[in-house]
Amino acid sequence: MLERLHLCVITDAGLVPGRGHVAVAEAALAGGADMIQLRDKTGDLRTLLPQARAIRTLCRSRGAVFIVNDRVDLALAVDADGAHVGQEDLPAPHARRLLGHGRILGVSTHDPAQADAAQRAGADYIGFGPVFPTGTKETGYSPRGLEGLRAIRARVSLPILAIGGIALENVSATIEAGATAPAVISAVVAAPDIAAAAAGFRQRVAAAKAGRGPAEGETHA
Ligand code: TZP
Ligand code: MG
Repeated sequence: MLERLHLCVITDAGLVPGRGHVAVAEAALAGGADMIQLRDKTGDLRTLLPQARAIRTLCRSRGAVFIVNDRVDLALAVDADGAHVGQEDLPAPHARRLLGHGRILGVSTHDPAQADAAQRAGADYIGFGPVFPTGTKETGYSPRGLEGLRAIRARVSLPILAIGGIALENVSATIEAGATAPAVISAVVAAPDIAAAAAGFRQRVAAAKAGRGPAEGETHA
């Protein structure tokens, strides 16, 4: 099912005033995002909890996947589909123990060793990047480029979400390089029209996947 993803939109409530997590998620889903990741580095859990619950309900009604970034406890509390952990969060094996095998575990990776480790730890998908320069997060890693993405695709069988500086102009190239789908923040969240931006990504990804031919798991797309 993750192999058939087209667009993960990651919420960011601090990017554009007035665009909170729920509003961003709702518009992104209307445009065709099939995965929403709630990402908030500053909000307290009491504030995030009702927002996470609302996004979970929206995702469920749209048949989209709902993932909580960083906080496995919040993911479990709102019955999200899964959680996404980075290299400084709860290590993947511990996250898996808490999530069980019925929920999705995503892991951020930046190099081949991290990608291998995530796969060994039982991740269901990995994020890989930053593929391109990004102003949204100080990752501490130089842009990995399409070459870096190709190298990860060659060694990891898991679905790969390409992240970092993904834009309408470069998203097709990430799919051609082996990404399963893009994970996008600013190009959707800060777009003039979130739903229209999401629809544009979805259309480009679908076209690039069609041109690439069906990958494993995509045959019923
Ligand atoms: N992890 C690696 S790059 C990044 C994260 C969370 C930020 C991606 O944001 P944008 O705006 O899509 O470049
Ligand atoms: Mg994290």
